[in-house]
Amino acid sequence: MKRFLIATALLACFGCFGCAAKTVETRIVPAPASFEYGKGTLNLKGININCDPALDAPSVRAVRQFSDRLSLVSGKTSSVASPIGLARTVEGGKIKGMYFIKDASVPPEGYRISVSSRAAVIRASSVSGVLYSLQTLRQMLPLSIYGTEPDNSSRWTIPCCEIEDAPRFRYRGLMLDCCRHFFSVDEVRKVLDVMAFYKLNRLHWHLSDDQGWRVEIDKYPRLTEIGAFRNGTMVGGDWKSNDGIRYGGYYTKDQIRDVIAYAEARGITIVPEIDLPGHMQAALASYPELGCAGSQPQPYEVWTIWGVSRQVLNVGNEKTMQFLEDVLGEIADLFPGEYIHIGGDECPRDEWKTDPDCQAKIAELGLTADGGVSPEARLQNYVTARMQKFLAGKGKKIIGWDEILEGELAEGATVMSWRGTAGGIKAASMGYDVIMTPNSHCYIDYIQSEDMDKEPFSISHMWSPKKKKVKTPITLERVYGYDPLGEIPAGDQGRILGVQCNLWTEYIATPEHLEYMLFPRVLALSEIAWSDPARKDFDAFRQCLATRQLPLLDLLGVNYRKLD
Ligand code: TNX
Repeated sequence: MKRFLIATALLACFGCFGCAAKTVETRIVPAPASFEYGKGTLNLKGININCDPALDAPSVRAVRQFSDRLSLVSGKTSSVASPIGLARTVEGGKIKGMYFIKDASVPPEGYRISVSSRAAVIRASSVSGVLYSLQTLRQMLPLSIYGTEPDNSSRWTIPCCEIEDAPRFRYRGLMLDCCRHFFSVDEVRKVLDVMAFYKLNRLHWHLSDDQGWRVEIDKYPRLTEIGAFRNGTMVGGDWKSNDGIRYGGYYTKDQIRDVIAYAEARGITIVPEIDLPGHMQAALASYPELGCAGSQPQPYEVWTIWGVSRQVLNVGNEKTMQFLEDVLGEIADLFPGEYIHIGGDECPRDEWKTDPDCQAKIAELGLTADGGVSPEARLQNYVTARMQKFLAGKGKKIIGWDEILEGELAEGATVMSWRGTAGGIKAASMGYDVIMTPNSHCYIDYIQSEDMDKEPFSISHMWSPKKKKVKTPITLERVYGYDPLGEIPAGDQGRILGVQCNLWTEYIATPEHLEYMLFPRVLALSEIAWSDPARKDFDAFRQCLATRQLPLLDLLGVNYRKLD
């Protein structure tokens, strides 16, 4: 490790690594748990690549893709085989080659790489470990390994080294809001590509909200016929305006299956979110009978402005509950992951106070005001618990925003702490699993420098329209400086599954702007989610962004905010 740090310091001074400047990068993002240099290098050009017969098919496929790309860009073919006597050749280290070996002693998602001047031996216990080892190997090769053009001017060597690596957290997520603005399957794929390079493993896909329903549901076709489109959008920060342009879109089930498979091949699981029982105005516009009788104004419309809508589901009506179970049932069948996110945030319960169905349900369930929790809040608890139970029957667990902690929450729910860290600290102390996504550090829809004039219009501009400077912008350094366990008592830390950045898109309408908000802050997220905090070093990280990672984003055609 010491050598790694010295080399990193050298890199910081010279911007590159000795004479192998064009071929070797010394800093991996996210920083591995341990990295020790040996002497010399291994040339991968035309090298034989050997897969342990015990490796599963997806692992071999990933190795083969790496080999194909290496052959293409280096101009000399590498072949992939499962040789006889693998153990002997590897132990002896006599036969030149790369060896991918299944090794149950390596932790889940972890990998080990041992490189001598003759052989690279890679060990992992799972396909994710194999995928992550390949990402690390790519980062040690010339940038052109990510391209499709032959590059004869680079040397295709990697440094001799010993790497031992495994993630700090098992949930390393990014949330994309595709409701306020809609982003194409191609754009989602592009984001998945970059996530994979940096070992992130969960895409939380926000698929329903007041301003648009984005996922095809067979049993309720109007959700996408009507709910996926709105009659215009407010302009900038003017609540009274409407640009008059019909806006919308949705993903078919086939498109979603395609995205799921694309993500899975990159080690990423999709966590779909159906936000309930608030944030449902698009569904109400599609099926008004699911709303509260006294709701004004009628009829419902897919919302054209941002904010928290007062119009919520009538959960006192059994038909609404049936609707929710039908929708979640189709979502559970579509998405193979273990988690379904059921939202739960920002649900104003004013309508429930006067709605006869909701009040009858409250009476039937015997819900009373108790300990500062209103009967209406308890009614939301009932909805959450019912959906949790329904989904458990389909083998799924729920995640909800931290509002679900109000009142009573059944065992086994996972809480996403977004209103700062308090909800996460409390939930962990109560024995719930937690994902930290505090808006104090992880909200990447917020402005990323203090200078309001220089940044594109954002939600931060809405809050202080008269000011020139923002007090605590979510800068790259601020994301990087966040420690998800920082405020969690030692005894509760095991409850923290991980960390996530959220990109809400009220004020983000184009792919270029989306990418500008994502990058490079998502690279900082990668390091706080994966690396041991003792390995963190903002200056070295920033330097590596400048010399290697941002040029990679350039090569991929990904937009990002330039470093200050
Ligand atoms: C709060 S975070 C919301 C979103 C908004 C976001 C804007 C959360 C669970 N709800 O509906 O888009 O703030 O930053």
